[in-house]
Amino acid sequence: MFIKIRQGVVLISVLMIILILSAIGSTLGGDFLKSLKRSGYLEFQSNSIQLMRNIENLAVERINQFSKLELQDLNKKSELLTFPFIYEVNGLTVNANLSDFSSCFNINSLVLEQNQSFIANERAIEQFKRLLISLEISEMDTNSIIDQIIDWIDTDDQPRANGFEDYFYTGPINFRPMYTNKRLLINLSELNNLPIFKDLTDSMLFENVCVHPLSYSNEVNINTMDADDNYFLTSIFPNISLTDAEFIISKIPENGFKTTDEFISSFSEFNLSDPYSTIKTSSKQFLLSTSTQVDTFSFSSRTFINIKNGRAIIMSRSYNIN
Ligand SMILES: [Ca+2]
Repeated sequence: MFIKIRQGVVLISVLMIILILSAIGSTLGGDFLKSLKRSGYLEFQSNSIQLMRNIENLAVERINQFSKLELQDLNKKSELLTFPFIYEVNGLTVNANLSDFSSCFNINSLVLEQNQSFIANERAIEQFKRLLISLEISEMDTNSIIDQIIDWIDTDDQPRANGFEDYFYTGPINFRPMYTNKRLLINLSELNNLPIFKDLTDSMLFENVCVHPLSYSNEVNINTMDADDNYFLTSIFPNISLTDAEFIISKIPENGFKTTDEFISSFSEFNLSDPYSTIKTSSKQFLLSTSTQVDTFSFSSRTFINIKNGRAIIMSRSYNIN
């Protein structure tokens, strides 16, 4: 009799525990799993950022060492660009790549600084038009792209013929009213603020342009150009065609040219006079890209490094955007 009562108590207790656990389970449910996943992601992201920052320091150190030794000649075979950056710590693998970031049209070069404000750089505008025409962008869109960018950067309130100033961006047409930048760009994604780019999201334009953060430099390292840079090279020289540019790039030696004169004289059959960009055989702009993936979690970063006064300096970094 006593044993039967105890069995009954145990059964009721077990049922009670199951009921309580079910109640807790239904209360926590999906939210609990979500928060568990979220805390897992935060830890993953925090570790990824820590590793990325270590790689960044290493990249800066390597650029400084390289600059001291071979500032005048950076090519595709240079150890600085071919050095494998792959790190694995506690099962977390980070792939990193350091590349020359001079082989693209720097959007900031569309302006020049004058008396603490920005004015249009007519030579750069000519070059940009050449690039946009070769990419088969219409003349109307070309004019809007140029004028909207310059108005976004310049410090005055006078709209260019196809541009916009604050009273457009703060007006009722804009869903999120805002003021123009009135400074050089830091990231290419800032162009998404301009109405003309809403219709150009799939354009090849974005593969040929870049932003050197807060810098309007227009220097290009000829040695690191590859097949993706045909359009950009065409835009640099006013007297060559896209086919000429493809030929020139295919003939750039892996070990590069030692000087700009050596490059020019190697292609004497082409008219390479009057270039829009300054042709160099070295570079002062670098991009460090990192990526990490664990299960469904992924993380990426881009760090822009510039050489100023002989020292590598981190100018900007962005996470999880291109
Ligand atoms: Ca303006």
